[in-house]
Amino acid sequence: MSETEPSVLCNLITTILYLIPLTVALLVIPFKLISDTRRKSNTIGFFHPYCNAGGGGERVLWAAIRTMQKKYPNHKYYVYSGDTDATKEQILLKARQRFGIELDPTNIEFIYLNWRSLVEAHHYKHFTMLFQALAGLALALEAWCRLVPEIFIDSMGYPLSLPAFRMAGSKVVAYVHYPTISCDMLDVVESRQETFNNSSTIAQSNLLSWAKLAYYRLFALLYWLAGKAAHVVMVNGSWTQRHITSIWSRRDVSIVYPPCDVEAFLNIESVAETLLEETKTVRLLSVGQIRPEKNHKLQLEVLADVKEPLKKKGYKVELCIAGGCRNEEDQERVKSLKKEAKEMGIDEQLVWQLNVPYEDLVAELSKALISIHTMHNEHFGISVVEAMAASTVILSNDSGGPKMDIVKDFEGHCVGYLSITREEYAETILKIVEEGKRKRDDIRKWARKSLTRFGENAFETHWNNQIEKVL
Ligand SMILES: *[C@@H]1O[C@H](CO)[C@@H](O)[C@H](O)[C@H]1NC(C)=O
Ligand SMILES: *[C@@H]1O[C@H](CO)[C@@H](O)[C@H](O)[C@H]1NC(C)=O
Ligand SMILES: *[C@@H]1O[C@H](CO)[C@@H](O)[C@H](O)[C@H]1NC(C)=O
Ligand SMILES: CC(=O)N[C@H]1CO[C@H](CO)[C@@H](O)[C@@H]1O
Repeated sequence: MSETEPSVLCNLITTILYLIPLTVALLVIPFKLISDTRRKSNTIGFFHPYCNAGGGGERVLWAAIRTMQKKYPNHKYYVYSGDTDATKEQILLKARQRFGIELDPTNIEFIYLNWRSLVEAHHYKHFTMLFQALAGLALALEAWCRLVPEIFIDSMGYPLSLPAFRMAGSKVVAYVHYPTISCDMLDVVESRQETFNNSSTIAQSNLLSWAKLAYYRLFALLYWLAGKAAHVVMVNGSWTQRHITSIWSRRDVSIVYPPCDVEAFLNIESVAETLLEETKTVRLLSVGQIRPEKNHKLQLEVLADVKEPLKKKGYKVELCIAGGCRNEEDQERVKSLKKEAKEMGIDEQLVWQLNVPYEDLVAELSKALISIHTMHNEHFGISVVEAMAASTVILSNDSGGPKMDIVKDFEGHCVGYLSITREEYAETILKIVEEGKRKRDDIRKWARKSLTRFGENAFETHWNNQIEKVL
């Protein structure tokens, strides 16, 4: 009798082994057949459930649709949107008012999705990444029920929508702003560092840390599989490219910078050289929210370091800190910075312009000789781009977006400076002041020229080059 027991187990395993392919076949084959009959040719679907949000991601969406409407006017454009409370006219009006992007209303339609609330993070206390990804899949399936397009473009980062539409036979394009999981996150858990996210108990406990790592790994595997499904992958900058290239292990990840609107900044008339010549004032400017990672403290230290050397050369120095204070913590930070400035004896050299209107910011930019930026590993740094457009000489931390994307020699010409330590920042400021107007004008000229890389024309060319691969 005892011999039958292994055979029961064997039967069970065999049954399961048969069941898996059977279930897959039962689900996937009909899915494929139905998709094939429903797929509409000459249609392009943008999966962007929050299309009416008015943020940076939406600028990319509308700019992309506009350039495609120009180049392929006979295609039909669809946007899967969860903004069920906004009509097509309202959404297009907002795109025009917010970004100045005019779309042809005759060949764009909105497909409204009712399940968007599923993807909102606050529903999921635990395993947020995983549940959000699955919710994204559910939302993609709702989209699939409404329309199977010839080309499917995920411009918001719902990774599991990619394999779903790949299986449905669409050509799949991903535009990634931000990787859902990054190698940094894996490293952090692995080395059990205590970072902003990991509570100290998790970092200390081996088991929990191991479990969390296993979960991240599992998710990374899922994410990797999803990434394989895309025909074309675009990212918004070098930082994202580095991560996506390694997590999705693909070599064909292209950078398509979001179109930056720097026109207004390019028109700012700089008076910094006049100020320097007539009043012997070196004006420094720092633009950015008063957040801890912006490292304003370093700016004060640098100011203290350059004050005396500049005085010896006959210059006064002023640092203007312009930026937003979002909440009470920011206010507290300003208070403590002011206190430190007093202790360092530089409070008279400081000018605060907090939460000021746009015109005042423009006035500050026009007066500034040097813009200083001290955040470490910023992903991009739109304020760096704006400062360069406004003819200030940029001095930024040698890391992140400023290093990889923005403050890079352009056609062999210097466009600004990068520094790492407090001493280096101070030295570079003295150097910029010493090297004279001619050299600074040269830097300004090339800096402004280099910004065409982030302009609308560059975006259109690069976007179309990528899309051509599937059209
Ligand atoms: C890319 O998107 C991320 C997330 O929204 C953002 O932090 C980053 O600044 C963007 N990069 C560029 C080049 O705009
Ligand atoms: C911390 O959590 C936020 C939100 O979930 C995420 O964007 C960020 O990348 C996380 N950072 C780290 C270091 O894990
Ligand atoms: C600037 O970047 C370097 C290297 O990327 C980093 O080590 C350093 O701490 C940063 N400096 C500041 C002041 O944030
Ligand atoms: C989101 C989260 O878990 N944050 C925690 C990360 O770790 C720090 C330090 O232990 C805690 O204070 C945070 O609450």
